[in-house]
Amino acid sequence: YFFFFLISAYVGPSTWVTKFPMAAGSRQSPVNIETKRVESDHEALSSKPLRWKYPATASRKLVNPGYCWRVDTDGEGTFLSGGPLMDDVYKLEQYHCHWGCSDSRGSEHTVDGQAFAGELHLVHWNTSKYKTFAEAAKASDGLAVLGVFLKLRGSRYLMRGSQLRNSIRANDTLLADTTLRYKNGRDEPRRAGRTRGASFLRARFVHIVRLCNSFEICPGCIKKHDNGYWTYLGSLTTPPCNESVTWILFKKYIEVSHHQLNIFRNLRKFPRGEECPCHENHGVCSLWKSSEWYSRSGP
Ligand code: SG7
Ligand code: ZN
Repeated sequence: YFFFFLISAYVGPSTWVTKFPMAAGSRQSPVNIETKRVESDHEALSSKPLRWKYPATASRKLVNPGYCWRVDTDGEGTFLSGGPLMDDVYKLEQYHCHWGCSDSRGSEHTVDGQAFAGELHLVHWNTSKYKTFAEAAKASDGLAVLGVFLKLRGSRYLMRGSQLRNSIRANDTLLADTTLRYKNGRDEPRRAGRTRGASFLRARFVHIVRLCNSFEICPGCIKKHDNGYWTYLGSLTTPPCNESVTWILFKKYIEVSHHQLNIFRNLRKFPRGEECPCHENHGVCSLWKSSEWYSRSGP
């Protein structure tokens, strides 16, 4: 049911190393998962299945830090335990998303060299051993990130641009009403110098939560389908790149549409009046390579 795989080292954006020495470490994320080299661990399966709980009420605040959407939680009633985490109890700190500027990339991890359109990350910290998130973030067993791939609906893994239009289906409900509001409502963000601020985000919050609910962020459905997961010891995928993360990547993905991905891409990148949408934010993208970007707002 769950698998360990050997890490094929991934070389992150080159400029990170100079500013964040940890980016030169030996357990850096993300990685390419080579399914042929994955090792199965049946003993761990039978002794300690992965367990989790995410009450919807724990999600407190939707944040746009300028490079993703992120939902901060109060951790109340949440937990992730078992599997590679053994008996330690981890609480949900926040969840956020990565995507790309085209539908053919956006995930941080890849599977046999193939990218997904996006990747949802649920960031947890070890409350059995540490007192605060900050303390846990420095420890080798301090964090656990649960990753769920976002797969473009109707694609095997990826599709080329010209095929995309055909893959948007009529029952693509998730973000349909948001778009309507975007076009006609008060949230119209096209006035010069105006950013997509809190109301823009609030309108989308509902949909992001629904997106998470579609795999159930109290993810019962993953349990039922029981496709298992890949796990390895890695790091934060962005500076300071702490090597403190036990990665758990579900094999079962969530399907998203081109349209939903576009909503993410249109989040504003800068806080004030600068018309620069957040086209992509996965680890290998140019956004992160710009050290100037870090001096402006930091990760
Ligand atoms: C995203 O990924 C953010 C960061 C997060 C980083 O850029 O969600 O979190 C905040 C607070 O902005 O960094 C410490 C942390 O969680 C790296 O997390 S990830 O490895 O799961 N991608
Ligand atoms: Zn992430």
